This record gives sequence, structure tokens and C-alpha cells, in this order.
Amino acid sequence: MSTKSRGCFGEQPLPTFEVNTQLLHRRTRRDLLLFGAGTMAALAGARSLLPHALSVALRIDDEVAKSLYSPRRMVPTYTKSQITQLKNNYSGATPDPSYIPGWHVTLDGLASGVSVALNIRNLMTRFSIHEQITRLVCVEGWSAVAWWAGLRFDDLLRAHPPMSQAKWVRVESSVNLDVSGNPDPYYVSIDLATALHPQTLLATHLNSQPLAVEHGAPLRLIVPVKLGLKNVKAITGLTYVAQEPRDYWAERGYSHYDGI
Ligand SMILES: Nc1nc2c(c(=O)[nH]1)N[C@H]1C(S)=C(S)[C@@H](COP(=O)(O)O)O[C@H]1N2
Ligand SMILES: [Mo]
Repeated sequence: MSTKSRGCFGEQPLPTFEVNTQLLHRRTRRDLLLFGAGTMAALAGARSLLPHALSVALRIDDEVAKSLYSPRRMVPTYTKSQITQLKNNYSGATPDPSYIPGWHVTLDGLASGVSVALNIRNLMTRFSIHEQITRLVCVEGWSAVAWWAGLRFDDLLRAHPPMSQAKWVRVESSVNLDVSGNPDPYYVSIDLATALHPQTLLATHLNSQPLAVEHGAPLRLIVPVKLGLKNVKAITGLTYVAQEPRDYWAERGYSHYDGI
């Protein structure tokens, strides 16, 4: 498995990595378990709570996955010919694009003790833009290969360091809506090791075009080491915290860890 690719922004190829076959074997089992769980949840009525035994299984599986996680493990990258159609998977209504012109992301829990607000122009001029073609894997049992560009979360972390006690980041979209179009903020927990993974992007572009509202304009999280549900669209807030923050889907019976 190689991650060789050269981006149109003149990036160096990402390092290649060796795959341990035992690890692959265990990952395959995990994938099966996850997809099985996703399908069962869908059958039971999408978004309903998972049966107790299944959530226990997911928790045990999370522990295995955590012990295998390495900040240096790269997920595979793909070529442009392997790009597939990406659907809009807002689980509620797609937000009205009127939030986009006045959009900014607020950073809280910083070492400075002061909140910072950044607009899309600040982000795109201050940080280098990286691109990557990676697979987005939805727990509902589909995946898509998509071409993203954006800044590295790690670069943002270096520029605006979190307070020393921080171990987690809460990634939030306050413009998220429920199926009826009522406000329904979406929030996930991301551990800092995952945030600083080199393939974790705050994406601004899909297929070399600025993100459309369907895919999380103007800024979304692309965290290919995690399931799609952690890849928050239309981010409005990043908060660094010491304790594991709340997570929208974990509260609805899914796993907290959601690694792939
Ligand atoms: N704000 C927000 N972000 C979200 C979601 C959502 O409902 N609201 N759905 C998640 C899920 S379950 C998936 S699989 C991916 C899908 O990304 P896409 O809609 O760009 O395909 O977005 C994730 N990010
Ligand atoms: Mo998903």
C-alpha cells in the first residue's frame, strides 16, 4: 500500500508505510464489525440506539483500535481516476447558504486564554493548502473517494496552541439543522493526536472548487483515520478541552472512537 501522490500545489509525496499483515487482518475484522453494526442500526430504524450488546462490542473494539493507532500510520491515498461521486450526507436538512458570507470559526481553550475568530480568507492566506484524495467511510455502509484541499489541523494548532491541559478538541457546527430545519448543533470529540495527524485537514475545497454548502462550506473537517460522522461539515467552533467532550453520535449510541 503506497501513499505516493503529487499534488497540484507542488506538495512532496507523503511518506510510504509498511503494512503489518496481522494488523490488516485485525482491521478487516474491525471493518466488518463496524459495517455490520451500521447495517443493523439502519435496519432497526436509522439513528436509533444500538442494542446494548452491540455497543459493548463497539466499546471493546474501540480499545483494540486505540491500541493500534499510531500518529504516523497513513491511510491510503488515491489517484484522480479513482475519485467517486460523493453524496450530501447531512442527516438533517442542508443549511441555507446565507450563513456563508459572514462565516468565521471561533477557537477557544487556547494557551493565550483569549478566543480567536478566523474567517476563510485569514485561513487560506496564513496557512499552506494541502490536497489529498482519501476515502470517506460512512458508518451507514457506503464510502467515497474524494479530492480535498485545505489547511492541516496541525498547522492551525501550532499557530494557535491549545492550553497545556488540553487533550481533546470539540469540533462544532452551530449551523446544523434537524430534519425539520430547526437548529440542531452538531459536535464531535477529536483527540489531539488525531487532530495533528498529517492527513487531518480543515478542508476548504472539493475537486479544486470551494466547498459547496452540501459538503460543508466554507470549512469542514477531513479526518480520514475516522468514520465519516467525525468529519464535521460547516465548522463554526473549535474548543480545546482537558476532558473528552460530548459527541453527537456517541450520545445516540454509536462509538466514541470511530477509528477505521
Ligand atoms: N454538520 C454536519 N457534519 C456532518 C454530518 C452532519 O449531519 N452534519 N454528517 C456526517 C456524516 S455521517 C458523514 S458520512 C459525512 C458525509 O460527508 P458528505 O455529506 O460531504 O458526503 O459528513 C459528516 N459531517
Ligand atoms: Mo456517515
